[in-house]
Amino acid sequence: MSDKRQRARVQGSWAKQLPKNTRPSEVPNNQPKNANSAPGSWGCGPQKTPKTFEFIQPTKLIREVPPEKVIENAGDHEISCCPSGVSRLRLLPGFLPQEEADWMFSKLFAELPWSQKTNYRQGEAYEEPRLTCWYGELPYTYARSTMAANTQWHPLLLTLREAVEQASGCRFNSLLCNLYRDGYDSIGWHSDDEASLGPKPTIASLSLGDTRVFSLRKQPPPEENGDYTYVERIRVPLSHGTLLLMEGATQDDWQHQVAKEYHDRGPRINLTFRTIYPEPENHRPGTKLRFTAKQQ
Ligand SMILES: O=C(O)CCC(=O)C(=O)O
Repeated sequence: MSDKRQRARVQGSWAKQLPKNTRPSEVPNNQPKNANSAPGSWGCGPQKTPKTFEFIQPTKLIREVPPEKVIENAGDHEISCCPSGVSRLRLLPGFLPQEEADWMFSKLFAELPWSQKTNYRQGEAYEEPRLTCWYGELPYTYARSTMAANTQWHPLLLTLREAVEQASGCRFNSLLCNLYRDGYDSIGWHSDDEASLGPKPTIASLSLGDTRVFSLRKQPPPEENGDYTYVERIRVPLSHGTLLLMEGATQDDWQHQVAKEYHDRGPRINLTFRTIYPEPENHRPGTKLRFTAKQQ
């Protein structure tokens, strides 16, 4: 065999010829296998490796991320019970029969005055990744931007409000409509906890169109400094015609979102019926309820 063919080929060039009788994985007998190479090559000499190993009990508890729960079944679901109170979801899939829901979706999609709202975060403007419209005798401010009062309720929305009020046993004077044009439209983590919604609001959320996942995550305790890594999480797939009620302390103790989905999703309309009260005096509109005491 020629001298050339005995050499190893390394990344397209011929490697330097190895000393005779030394395979690449071998080290000379007088050095420990895992010691660094001879002084000079890496700037430090051979190191001593401990011969015995001692098990040291970790002082920190190993924390596990709780598995995400899924709520799909109709009925009342108590999701937490904290000092602030019980948080409860009521899920009514098929609240609207399929054919009615199909017809309502087409009508609302075509006839509501949808527009894209500009919000502000740390002084920076951004366009909401969805379209919205607002109904109510009072304006609604969130994310430092206000939706003007609008008393021109679409007749179909008045019919739906009545049906939702009957099912929930609550009265609603306002409605925030969301249109997710496709899977890229979304709403980020938030709670519906502006002072104008009052304490422990019931929010009734009616979904039409393609199914999207409504996610909830528990507020972390203060010692976690806003870290949501280990909090409880819940997924609620909201399908065409489903009514979801968020009740009790849900807005105090949980956040919710509809995340982007990076696969084909058709349009979806979400109607969130609420009761709005006049903004408390001496407060900037849109202030979160938990900050109102501090501002007074
Ligand atoms: O689209 C949804 O299901 C949620 C909408 C929502 O969170 C909101 O309007 O505050």
